[in-house]
Amino acid sequence: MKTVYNDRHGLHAATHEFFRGQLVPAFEIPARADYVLKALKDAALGEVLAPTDHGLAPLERVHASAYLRFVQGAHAEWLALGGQGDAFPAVWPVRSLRSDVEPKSFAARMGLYSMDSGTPLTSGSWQAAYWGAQAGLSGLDLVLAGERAAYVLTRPPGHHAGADFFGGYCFVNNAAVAAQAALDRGLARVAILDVDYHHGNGTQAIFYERGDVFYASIHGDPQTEYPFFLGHADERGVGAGAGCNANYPLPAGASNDEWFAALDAALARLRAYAPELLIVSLGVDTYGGDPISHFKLDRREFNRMGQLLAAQGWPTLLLQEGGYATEAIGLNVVAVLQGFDNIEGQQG
Ligand code: OKP
Ligand code: ZN
Repeated sequence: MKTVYNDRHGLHAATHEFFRGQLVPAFEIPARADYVLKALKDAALGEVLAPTDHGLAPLERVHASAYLRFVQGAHAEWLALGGQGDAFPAVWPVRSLRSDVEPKSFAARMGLYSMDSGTPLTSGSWQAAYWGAQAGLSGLDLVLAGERAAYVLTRPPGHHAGADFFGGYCFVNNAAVAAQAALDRGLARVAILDVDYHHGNGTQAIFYERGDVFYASIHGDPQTEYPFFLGHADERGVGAGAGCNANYPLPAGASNDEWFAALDAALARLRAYAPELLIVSLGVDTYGGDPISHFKLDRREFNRMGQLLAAQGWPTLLLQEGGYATEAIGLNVVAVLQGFDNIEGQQG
């Protein structure tokens, strides 16, 4: 299948991140995408295309304009105030505090527009995230033009970003932007299947009250796993979206049998919904060797995942999300894509 590759991803390059409140070397690094690109080429998986620019409008269909404007200018503001290197939020409007008034203070706006301190805002974050969304939209173009499937290679990921906040390494919700664009181009029902180890709280929240996008996710139980505050099984959507949200939280350490049972259940829900397009939030941090996650998938399982996704028969857009075992994620992604294209691939 064809790949759209966000060749500006390297503009987002953090050296450190806060992890459980401690400053550690960043996990979400440019080498992640470099390894995937190399693996795609080694496997001769198909053409690799550059994104075309669809402008800001499709991003504004999902994100608040004030939020996008903030992210766009935030690092320059930080430098102008004497900040050095990457910027991190440190204060948030939690319960009883007001989030309806945008403060003048930069530190306060960093908190207003974010959910955690684990997401370094770097000089190139906006550019990388903007072009990631453009890559997603370009992948959507391919699928709407009749390609059976397309893969979007980008970073940073997107599924934790909400309508007006960044977090979990994410600034722009690429899957949500692509889903909304598909609706705007005439589709009536889009499914998003999120197989990243972490629950896509941003994607769920964006479509929670809507029936035109079904969100299903298999992920580490938020009782112990990031993003902690969303992703429980009893979140089923409300209003027009009632019944259009399905979460499959699994305990950290869950077996591959448990994972595929959840995938079976999620796919059955999606078949009942009968989407015209499937968007896969393809995180491969479900890999057994992932440094920040606790599932046990390996090449064989990634290949099978791809086969099962293809077997549904829907036009499919696969968007890269997480995966932090840097040297392995290329082979893990290729295993999914080869499974989708019905190539057995190398195992092990
Ligand atoms: C992004 B994706 C909190 C740090 C927690 C966040 C992990 C984000 C994973 N201070 N780290 O879903 O792969
Ligand atoms: Zn993840």
